[in-house]
This record gives sequence, structure tokens and C-alpha cells, in this order.
Amino acid sequence: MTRLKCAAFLRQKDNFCILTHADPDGDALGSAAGLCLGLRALGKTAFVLENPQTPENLAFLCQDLTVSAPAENATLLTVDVASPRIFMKNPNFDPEKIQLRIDHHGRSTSFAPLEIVDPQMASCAELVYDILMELGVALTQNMAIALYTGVSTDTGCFKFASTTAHTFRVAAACAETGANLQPINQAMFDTVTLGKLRLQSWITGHTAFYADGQVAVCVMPMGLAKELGAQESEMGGLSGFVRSIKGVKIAATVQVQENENKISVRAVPGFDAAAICEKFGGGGHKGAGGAASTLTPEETAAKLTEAMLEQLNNG
Ligand SMILES: [Mn+2]
Repeated sequence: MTRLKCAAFLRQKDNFCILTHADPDGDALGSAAGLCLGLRALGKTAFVLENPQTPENLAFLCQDLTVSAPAENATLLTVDVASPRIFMKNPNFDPEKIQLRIDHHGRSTSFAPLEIVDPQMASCAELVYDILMELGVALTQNMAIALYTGVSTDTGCFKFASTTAHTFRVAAACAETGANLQPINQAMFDTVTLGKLRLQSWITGHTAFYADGQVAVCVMPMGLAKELGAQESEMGGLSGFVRSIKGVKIAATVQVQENENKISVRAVPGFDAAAICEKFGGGGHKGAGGAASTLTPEETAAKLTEAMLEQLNNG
């Protein structure tokens, strides 16, 4: 689906309810908020469906835009959702009723009758921006704050290889609204909670290194966050911390949970994190991927390490 056709669809419909994914990140929530505000600016009725896993530091994005359940006649659409496996954990929507998927994940599983998926976009927020421009929406400061949060967080503050000229153009358009973007940068990239620091400290003592330190895997036992006085929500992005250790090309964390093990993989350019995650039915981007494994933690770590070493040697 082109941007033009997507804009035509949105113009024609009304009563939108925007869905994000499980463990929503800045891009999911920023894209949802930006799109919601943009649709409202066109005179439409639009809401973001409440995501119970919204982290505290991102709660400001959709604060005044949410509903707990979609209206009967709602037009359901998703942003940044790569697969039905990661639908948000709000039981009040019917996945069969999703009409449109807006996404930027190259490796993904189709689930909606209408889809616009552009893997050239470093963030879903960039695609939302393009669609809003196609719709003739004038960017407001609130929209800019939402979209900038999506763009900046999905690119690690414009550091990832996925960052393009388009990414900077969208960020520039956000800045041109006069919105104060510095607090977002400070909150997202220049602030670390004590809980997260404790988790990182634990990781430094419990990471296994392979292939001369090029591959690193850290298995985090169930209840670790609680034990360290950290929040579950502070466990996001820890694979990126492991990846930042000098010499590491491919890093993974395994979070042992009640019914499954949550896998997160990060890779430097030249390697493919998503390909590793696909072995567990997950997906993502080359730089970052995720999956869930129902094997035991030991089996998960063994299979994961094998896939990472294979990627290191053949990727
Ligand atoms: Mn994204």
C-alpha cells in the first residue's frame, strides 16, 4: 500500500483506535500518539488503545489519548507491530477486526487486510510523518514531541545504521515546530535509573563470551529485577548494553519468565539480529531483534549461542 492510498483510506474512515505492541517502546507509543493527534487535527475521532505495559518514562506520550476498549464501530489500526505474536496485552480488542497495519519492520508477519510497511524507514514514526504530510496535516508541537520520541528512540538518538537523511528530515520538521526536544533527549538518552545501573552491574559479572569476545550472551534468571530492587520495565534495552562492550559484535539477553524466555538480540552492521531471532519464531531488524522461547533456559541459551556463532561466521 502506498502512502497515497493509506492517506485516502484514513481520510475516508473515522472513529480510529490505534493499537501498539506488547512491551511498547518509544516508537510504538510515539507513532500512535502522533497519528492520533494528526487524525484529530483532521476533525476525526481517534484514540490510542490503552497498553497495560506502557513504561513509566513513556507514559506522557499517550496520556490523554487513550481508551480502555475500542468503540463498537471503531476502525482498528496498528503502528509498529511486526507480527500477531506481539499484539498488545489488552484483551478488549478483536485481532480479526484490525483493518490497517502501519509498520517499518522488513521481516514481519502480515496480519491485516491493508498494510503499509516500509523497511527503509528507521522508525515507524517516520512513516507516520509521511502519511500525515500526505493528509495535509500541519505538524503541531505535540505531534512533533510524539514523532520525535519515536524517531530518536528507534535510532538510538540517530546513532544506528538504520538512520537516513529521511530520519534527519523528519527530526528537523519536528524541531521546526518549536517544540522543546532537549528534555526528550535528556530523559531517553542521558538518564539512567539506579535500578537499571544495578541490572547492568549484574550483567557485567554474568555474561558468557564466545569467539574471542565477539559473541556475548547473558541469561537473567526469573525475579532478578525484584532481587536487585529494579522494575521489570527497567529490563528493556539491556541487550544493547551487552552489545556496547568493546569487541562484542552480536549480543543477546535471555530474560527467564514464568512461561517463556524473552530473547533480545543486538548486532553491529554486517550481522543480522533478526535472522537469529527467526530461529525462535521472532523477528525484527538487522541491528535489533526479539523472540520468545518456550524451551528451558539452558536449551534456549544453547540454541541461541549456536545461532549467534553461525551468524558471526556466515552472516
Ligand atoms: Mn519501531
